[in-house]
Formats: sequence, C-alpha cells, structure tokens
Amino acid sequence: MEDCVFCKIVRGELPASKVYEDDAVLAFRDIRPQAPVHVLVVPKKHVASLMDLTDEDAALAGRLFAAARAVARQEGVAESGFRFLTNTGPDSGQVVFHLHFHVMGGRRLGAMG
Ligand code: IU
Repeated sequence: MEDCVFCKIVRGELPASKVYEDDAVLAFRDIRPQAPVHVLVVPKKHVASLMDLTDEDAALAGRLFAAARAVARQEGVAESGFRFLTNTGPDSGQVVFHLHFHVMGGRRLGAMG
C-alpha cells in the first residue's frame, strides 16, 4: 500500500527501531510506548485489520503469534507476562489500518476497557 505508514516502515522508507524480522513479519518499538516494553508485531504484507485476514492467511497468523513469542523472550517478559492485543475498527481506537499486534509488558498492567 503506497501511503500506509507501516508498509513504509516494512519497505525501509521510514525509520523504526526494529526488534525482530523474518520473511513474513516485522516487529518494531512503538513510538509512543505505554509500557517499558511496547513492541508492534506486523505482517509485511498489507492487511488492514484482523477482520481482513482470510482463511489463506492462517499460516501468516501463526507466524505473527510465533513472532510475538520471540519478541516476548527477547524483551525479557516471557516469564513476567505481557499483553498481546490488536485494536480492530472504530470502537477499539484503531488508528493505523495495517494489522499490528501490541506486545506490552515490563510493568503490572491495569485492567482494560
Ligand atoms: P492502534 O490504536 O493500535 O492503531 O495504535 C497504533 C499504534 O502505532 C500507536 O500505539 C502508535 O504509537 C503506533 N505508531 C508507531 O509506533 N509508529 C508510527 O509511525 C505510527 C504509530 I503513525
């Protein structure tokens, strides 16, 4: 996607603090971290949101989850715990319409809602 910010990060056209990369997934630090560890895990291919994943993306979904586990281990929160979430659509507050999972940890997180 030409104008998608996260596609630009994937293509290297915008800088990001990368923490994990493989052929299908990129993970980088959130520019406005809400926790000591706050990493975004994104598919390299453009998918607007969770609702735009298809049955053909089943393997990709697995890759995103695997990348999140790798990030959690690398960032030292695998044992202490972390939150793994994706905002989807207007009521969630999704502002970037390129699927991304937040990996947040490093402190005791409050209740959501
Ligand atoms: P969302 O509500 O899950 O769509 O929030 C998007 C997140 O992407 C938010 O936490 C931003 O701080 C973050 N972000 C970023 O890390 N780098 C960027 O260039 C942009 C947003 I734009």
